[in-house]
Formats: sequence, structure tokens, C-alpha cells
Amino acid sequence: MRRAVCPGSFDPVHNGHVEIIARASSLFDEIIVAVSTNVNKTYRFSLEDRMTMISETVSYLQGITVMALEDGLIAEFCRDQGANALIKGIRNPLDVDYEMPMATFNRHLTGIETIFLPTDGRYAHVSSSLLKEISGLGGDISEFVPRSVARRLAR
Ligand code: COD
Repeated sequence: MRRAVCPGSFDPVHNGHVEIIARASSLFDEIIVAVSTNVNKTYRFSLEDRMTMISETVSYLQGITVMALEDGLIAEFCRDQGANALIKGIRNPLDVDYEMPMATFNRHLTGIETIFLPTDGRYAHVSSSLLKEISGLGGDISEFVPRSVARRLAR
């Protein structure tokens, strides 16, 4: 059984995330979407809401489990879950610069390998923080988020 972890804040999940999760699920038997609960971070959506939005969105895919990523090392989470790889979506060179040292540290910590999947061009400019800002100012972001997310953002 090949298992990979897709970690993130997912505050909220958007179509760029979903596309990466879907592509990862075609490469592995099982994907754990690990939703971060960093106590030093302020989230717009509760952990429960972030997990619900992901579960609703990826329900059409087989072999996806959504879990909370309790505070701690992602490398240890992967080891505890018996995962073979960590999956990260890459939008641009800045993402590579940010992710490379973490990938190296994570491999050093527990041997977990990181696989980088390049984003689909449609989502290279998309981030949760920009979507929150634009929707908060009345902009239309419906093209970039699942329906359940658009509804919650509009509230
Ligand atoms: N297209 C494709 N991929 C995307 C897009 C997009 N438009 N937007 C984001 N992504 C990717 C990101 O690159 C990331 O891989 C994933 O989707 C999640 O993105 P976010 O923004 O929801 O999540 P982040 O970046 O806030 O998540 C950070 C983690 C929780 C992964 C990170 O903080 C972590 O690993 N924490 C665990 C603590 C730890 O072990 N620290 C030591 C590391 S060495």
C-alpha cells in the first residue's frame, strides 16, 4: 500500500489544492490530507470547517482521508501514519526556495521523501490568503474555489 501525505493550512481549500490532491491520488493508493492546527497561526476558518470543506470537495475521489495535523513535526506525522512520501504543490520559484530546505530537513529527520507537483497553469497565481482578501473586498473568486467554500466565504 503506497500512502502519501498532502499537508497544508487549507484556510480555505481552493482549486489549486484540489488539483494537486487529485493528481497525487492517481499516483498513490491512499492520500492523507493533513490539516494544520498551528497554535501560533490565526485561521479564518476553524479546523472543523477546514476539514469539512476538504471532505466535501474530494468526496468524488477514492482513498482520501482528511486528518488534523496536531502541532508537531510533519516528518513524524508521516512516519506515524506509515506514509511513503510528502506531496507539495509548487506554483513558482519562490515556492521551490521555500520548500527545498523543508524537504531536506524532513528527509534528514525521518527519511521521508518530498515529491513536488507543479501546479496547473490555471492556478499558479492562486493562494488562500489572496482569495480571502479579494472575496472580503467583494470580488468574485468563484472560479477558483469549490462551491461549498464560495458559500462560506460569502457569509
Ligand atoms: N497550486 C498548487 N499547489 C498549491 C497552490 C496552488 N495554487 N497553493 C498552495 N499550494 C500548495 C502549497 O505549496 C502547499 O504544498 C499546499 O498546497 C498547502 O498550501 P497551504 O497554503 O494551505 O499550506 P501552508 O503552506 O500554510 O502549509 C504549511 C505546512 C502545514 C505544510 C507546514 O507549515 C508544515 O509542514 N508544518 C509542520 C511543522 C513542521 O514539521 N515544521 C518543520 C518543517 S522542516
